[in-house]
Amino acid sequence: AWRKLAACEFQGKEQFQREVVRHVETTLARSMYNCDDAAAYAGTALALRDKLVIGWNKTQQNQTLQDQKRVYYLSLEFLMGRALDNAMLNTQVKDVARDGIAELGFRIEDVINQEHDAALGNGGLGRLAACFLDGLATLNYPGWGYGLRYRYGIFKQEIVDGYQVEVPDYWLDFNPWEFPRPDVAVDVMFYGYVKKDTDSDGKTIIVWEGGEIVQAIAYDVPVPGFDTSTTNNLRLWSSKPASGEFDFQKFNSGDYEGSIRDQQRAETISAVLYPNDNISAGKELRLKQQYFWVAASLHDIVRRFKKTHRPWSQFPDQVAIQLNDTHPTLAIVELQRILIDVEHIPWDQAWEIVTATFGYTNHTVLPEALEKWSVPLMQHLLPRHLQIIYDINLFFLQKVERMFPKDREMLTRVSIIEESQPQVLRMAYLAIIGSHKVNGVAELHSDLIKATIFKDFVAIYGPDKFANVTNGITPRRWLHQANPKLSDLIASKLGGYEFLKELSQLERLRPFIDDKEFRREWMEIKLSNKIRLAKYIRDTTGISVNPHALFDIQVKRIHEYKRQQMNIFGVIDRYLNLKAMTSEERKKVVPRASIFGGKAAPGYWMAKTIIRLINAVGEVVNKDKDIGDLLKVVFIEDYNVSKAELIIPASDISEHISTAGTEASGTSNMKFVLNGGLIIGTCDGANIEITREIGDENIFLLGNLAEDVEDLRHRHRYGQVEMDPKLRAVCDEIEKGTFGDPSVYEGLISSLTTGCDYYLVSDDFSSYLTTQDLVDEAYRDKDGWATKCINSVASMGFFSADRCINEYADMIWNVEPLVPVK
Ligand code: 26W
Repeated sequence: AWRKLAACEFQGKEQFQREVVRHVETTLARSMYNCDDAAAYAGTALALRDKLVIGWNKTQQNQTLQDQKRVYYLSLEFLMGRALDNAMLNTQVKDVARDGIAELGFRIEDVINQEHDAALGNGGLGRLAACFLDGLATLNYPGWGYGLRYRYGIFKQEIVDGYQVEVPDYWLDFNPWEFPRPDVAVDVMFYGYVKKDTDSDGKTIIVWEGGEIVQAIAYDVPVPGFDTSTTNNLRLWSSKPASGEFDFQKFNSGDYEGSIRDQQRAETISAVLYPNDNISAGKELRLKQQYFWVAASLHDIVRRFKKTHRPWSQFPDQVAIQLNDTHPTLAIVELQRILIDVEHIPWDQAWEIVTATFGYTNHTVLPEALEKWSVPLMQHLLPRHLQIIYDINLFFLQKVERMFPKDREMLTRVSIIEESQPQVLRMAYLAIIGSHKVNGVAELHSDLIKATIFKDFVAIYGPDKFANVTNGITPRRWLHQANPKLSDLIASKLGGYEFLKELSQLERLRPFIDDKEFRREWMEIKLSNKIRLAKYIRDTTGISVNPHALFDIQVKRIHEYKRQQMNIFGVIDRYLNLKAMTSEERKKVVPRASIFGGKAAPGYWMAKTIIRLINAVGEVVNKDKDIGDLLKVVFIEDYNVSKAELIIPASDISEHISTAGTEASGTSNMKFVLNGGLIIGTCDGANIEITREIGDENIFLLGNLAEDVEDLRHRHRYGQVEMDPKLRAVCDEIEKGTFGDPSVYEGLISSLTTGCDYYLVSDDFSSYLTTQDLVDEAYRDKDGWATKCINSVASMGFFSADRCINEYADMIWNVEPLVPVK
């Protein structure tokens, strides 16, 4: 008896069916008699796309007409995942589509599963960008995403003999969600030289010319909001040789290979996503990608602004640009270049426009992730930009010198140029200097950047330039889409689906907490999600996990700071304990399934070793007859957004156990709790705010605090730490060869000893084990567990991406939503 939101856009399932059949027969030129799931997917996607396009065009026209300030989200990564299910749900056509496609002989789930993930991102930062697009559209903000159209997204991960193997992800063979815009093309120049010239009035001007030109072609992707006609745009750039650059001379003279090489060189720019998460490699091609994307996007934004014939001083009233980490920092330099070199605006005036336009979000404090570009490389690739960076730095250092007259050290510390061999550019500093607001992504993280890596800049600019916007997730994809049963149950209690737009409404679940029937339904849904995952695990790995076991899940990029190694060491400890028990003792044990997933950067050996160990432990434990159902260890191959949608709703407990102070926020922690799972975690990132919201009785916290990390590391360096005996026993077991050739794990074990245990596994290990025992204890009390889960979900309103977007809009962008068109 609950209300559904707005009616769908198809006039019933018959119309939907006609459209699907029409597309299968005419667009695909296939017959319904040999229509397989793939063709049914294509037909369904195209039928829905026709509807999306109408709202999309209207939205774009309306945004142009209203002529309000727009926000542009510049991100080198958009981890969108699949589009069909999300689009059906956001436009409320899924029920019609399910019925319609069923009558044509297909299951909607099978059709949905045909779609290839759009995996144009690595992890947290890319998925955050995707959640923000959903929030922007749902809240009717005029907001665009700008990114790169990689031909290959993040690699597909295969596990062969326990090792990660990378396979290219060619995802564009059929992509109905993108619209090529051959008319939206921008020439982007690299290399060349800078010279002084005089214009017709005899004034000196600076000209950058003689470089190599590559063309950027726009591909647009519609982003439908939930329960609104607003459909925003994600514009992705693809590279190709500029007209005339593809060498016809060579081609004509028979040098086909030479001409093809030129073409390939241009196309290489948008060919592949760099698979590094939290580590900067400083490669020339990566810098080319950054400038290519930034130059094309700014050209597009400036062109749109110029059509309104406003004075340049109004640019920041019309345009807000958010930099998703430092990857687009060259946008600051590019806008300054356009204003001074092309539009001939005086430096100071131009700089005022630039700084009023940009905001910069920092997503990491790990030193190896902070981007630094070599000065000689920049000189070679973008000579004019380097000059402008020098000038930005000069004016900035002059200002600092006036503020701190005798502090030479300060100048060295805050200079954009680091005096190393070769000199490098500190992109984070450039991003701070060129923006009006800098934000971190969770409270602890925002405090830490102010106290550590950006401390001097707080002294220079004052604390108000630095803000916190705690990350959020879209409840549409991460509850409604991933966990439809739970979403429906919540809606049945709250009287509709409004909570998906106003997540704080979840509070209203609280009165139902003592309702026996509600609790039973709640836990039944959790069980059915666990059965769904168990089936997937059996089908893909052959391992059978008991759905009644406690599902303990850690899925995220593999990184030492995230400490999957601590988790698997804990699993080994558990295994050793089980082996030592009598069969009577074993009967009292809470059965567990330890489930892992995540990719390692291809060059990150330690991360790959951790994957190897997880798989090796699984091989031993899963076939041990003494253990049976009491412990299963599973590594799910190729963790991505669509797998996350399957895995997250099935968790009882998930692990977010980074060394305190290293995980900027984390966002999967929010997804797990929103789906009725509990957390075991450290006092890090958003875990702290999650605890504050849900109450510390509903979370299992462990380990040292961020404030103690420095001191602990110091003690390791001076050999003052005795390894925890249980961890010692785990290492011994590995070294004994229980999990195969121990030399494979040498590096992993020595990182704890001679490597000074930088991520403090040994310091947190005993706390981790004790806390896991508390988890078992709590899980035995089924009723108490259900209470914790339901209470937690009721408190998760704060972590909606919508709250987050509204904070950015108020505090950083100064943009208002538009009234959506009918
Ligand atoms: C240059 C190589 C590189 C690539 C990606 C460096 C850094 C990155 C990202 C900034 C890493 C990243 O994804 N950071 C994550 O951002 C999420 C969204 O804010 C946070 O929730 C995660 O804690 C943070 O690790």
